[in-house]
Amino acid sequence: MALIESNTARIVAPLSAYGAQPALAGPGMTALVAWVDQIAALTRPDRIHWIDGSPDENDALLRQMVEDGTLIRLDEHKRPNSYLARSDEGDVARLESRTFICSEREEDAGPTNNWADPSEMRATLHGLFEGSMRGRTMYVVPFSMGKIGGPISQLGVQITDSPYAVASIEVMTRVGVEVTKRIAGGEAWVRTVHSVGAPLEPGAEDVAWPSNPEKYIVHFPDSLEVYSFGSGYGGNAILAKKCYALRIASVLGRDNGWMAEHMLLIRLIDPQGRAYHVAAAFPSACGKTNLAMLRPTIPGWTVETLGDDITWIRPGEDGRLYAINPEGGFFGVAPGTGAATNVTAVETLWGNVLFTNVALTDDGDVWWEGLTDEAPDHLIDWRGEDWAPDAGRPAAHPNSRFTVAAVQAPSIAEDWEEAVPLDVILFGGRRATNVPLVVEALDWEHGVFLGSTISSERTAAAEGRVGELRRDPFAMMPFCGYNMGDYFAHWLEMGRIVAEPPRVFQVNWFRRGADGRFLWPGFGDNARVLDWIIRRLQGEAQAVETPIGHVPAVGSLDLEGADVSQNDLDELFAIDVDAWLEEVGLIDEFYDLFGDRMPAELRGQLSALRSRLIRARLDPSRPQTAKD
Ligand code: GTP
Ligand code: SPV
Ligand code: MN
Repeated sequence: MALIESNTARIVAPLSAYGAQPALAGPGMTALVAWVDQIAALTRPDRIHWIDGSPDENDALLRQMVEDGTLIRLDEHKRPNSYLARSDEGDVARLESRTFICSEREEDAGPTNNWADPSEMRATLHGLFEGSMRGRTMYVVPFSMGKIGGPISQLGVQITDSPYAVASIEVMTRVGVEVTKRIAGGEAWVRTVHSVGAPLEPGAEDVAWPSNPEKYIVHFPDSLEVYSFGSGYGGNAILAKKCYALRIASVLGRDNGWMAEHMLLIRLIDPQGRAYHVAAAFPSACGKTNLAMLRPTIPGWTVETLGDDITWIRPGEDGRLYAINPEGGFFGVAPGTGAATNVTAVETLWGNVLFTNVALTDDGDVWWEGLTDEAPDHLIDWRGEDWAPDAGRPAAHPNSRFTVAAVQAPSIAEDWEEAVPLDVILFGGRRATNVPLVVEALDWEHGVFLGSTISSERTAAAEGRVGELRRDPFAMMPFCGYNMGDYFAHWLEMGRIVAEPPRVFQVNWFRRGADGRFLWPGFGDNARVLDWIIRRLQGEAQAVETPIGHVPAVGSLDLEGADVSQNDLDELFAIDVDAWLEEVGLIDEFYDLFGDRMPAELRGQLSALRSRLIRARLDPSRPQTAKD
């Protein structure tokens, strides 16, 4: 289907005509068409394009973006059907300071979210969106999170004036006319509206990456709506992802007894062929994609990928928690992804990839820091400037990313679209100090406590000073769509309503020695930690009780062939009681933020931890007690 002709045909038809298409008639179509009509009347696009999700349509869209200078087509032999986008320099990551939760009551957004009065925000948005799509095409993109018609799946529609966003959504979700049919048939859906906020005046020339210095990413959890203005990048623009599948979905989960989490999802197969499902919550750019595609360095183990960023979890009838990955693709961090760290990702990226803000090689391919040990002699950097290894600045932006379909991962599970029973939940973050390589929670409640206390060094995935330590409970600080105190309570409740909650562990691949080096080799060697965890489930691995939880007993972690010295190992598991007591004080302060929304159970866990630490300080031999 040729994009332009179909658009032209559609401009002249009144919007309400879409409801009249026989295949799309139905009780839900009127509401959809009325909403599209209303947004079009406000934003005044030149054209409206209802995305049908066909390959021809996608081809035409990509071709048009190359013609318009939005995308650079990479060399067809080196990287078939792949493209590079370079963003505006001011539009390179999520913007937490511009992200708002506009619940009716401020206390329902909670102390960790930016709240704004919903009616005031609606007035602000009205002003911003008024005429914001002039000169542009407005795309209507129906999408499903989770496979279309799946039992845990949810529908949505994104209106956007960014063809780049459309191409990204087509990879990251299931898009197309099948979804529209379901909406027409009356299924529930979430409304999301996105504008880059750069109307094109008649005769004016467009820029490669239109955006607006003023940015708003706004959620109305009570009416299940998202409005995003001014940014074309990642989670600011692919509204199905963080805005819907985490912030709005966390609210749906609170109200309907399920969970929306910032987690990867894998199937781990042990040397005997037994399968286990592990979900892991790590903050942005802290290793989810890497663990999701892990290639174990210890023999006999296999990892199958199910998801790398978002997991939706529901109780099953058998008393276990079941999980799906609602996404259809990976929007992964490029820097640090190479043959030595994540060869599966490198293989996944053979073709059909939309790259953003990586460097361009002279032969029409891409490069980023960490792809190879040695940088090419010459590159065009993410800003479009000449670059050489002595440039003194990175060639790829630290938050440069790849967008690729999940099915392209050689490690993808055959049944990756189905729900799986969860055996293990991991919490982690980037912690240079204090937090050991692995700690096992004493029980579900203690596990929830561990999740609520996660802090991590900031990364380039959002604005802020990289390296600065900040709280990121459950890796959901930027993504929880309601009061995080209530969210903690919801976690406690979910463990109570299932007979067999998953076992909970905390991990930290990022502890550093006094000399600043990572103490743990990480990547493929993280399988050694997973192996210990699964053997704990099987009752086969020994653990030692410490004030902060169970850690591997001496010799119980399989380190055969690992390049870790005894000194480093000791440091990886060292528990500095005084530093931990300081940590307890910080957690206490953090909990205070939530006032009476803070669950008493977690307060109880904190004082129990404090007592255990004080006892350990009085009697340092106590943490050495072996226990299985
Ligand atoms: P989002 O997509 O932002 O939510 O992040 P993510 O958690 O999926 O991040 P990703 O897996 O892409 O990791 C980002 C960075 O972490 C990369 O630079 C990796 O090199 C680094 N990383 C991942 N695993 C390890 C590890 O085991 N050890 C060390 N030292 N670095 C790691
Ligand atoms: C994250 O920041 O956690 C991401 C990238 O996964 S984005 O989709 O831009 O939020
Ligand atoms: Mn993420």
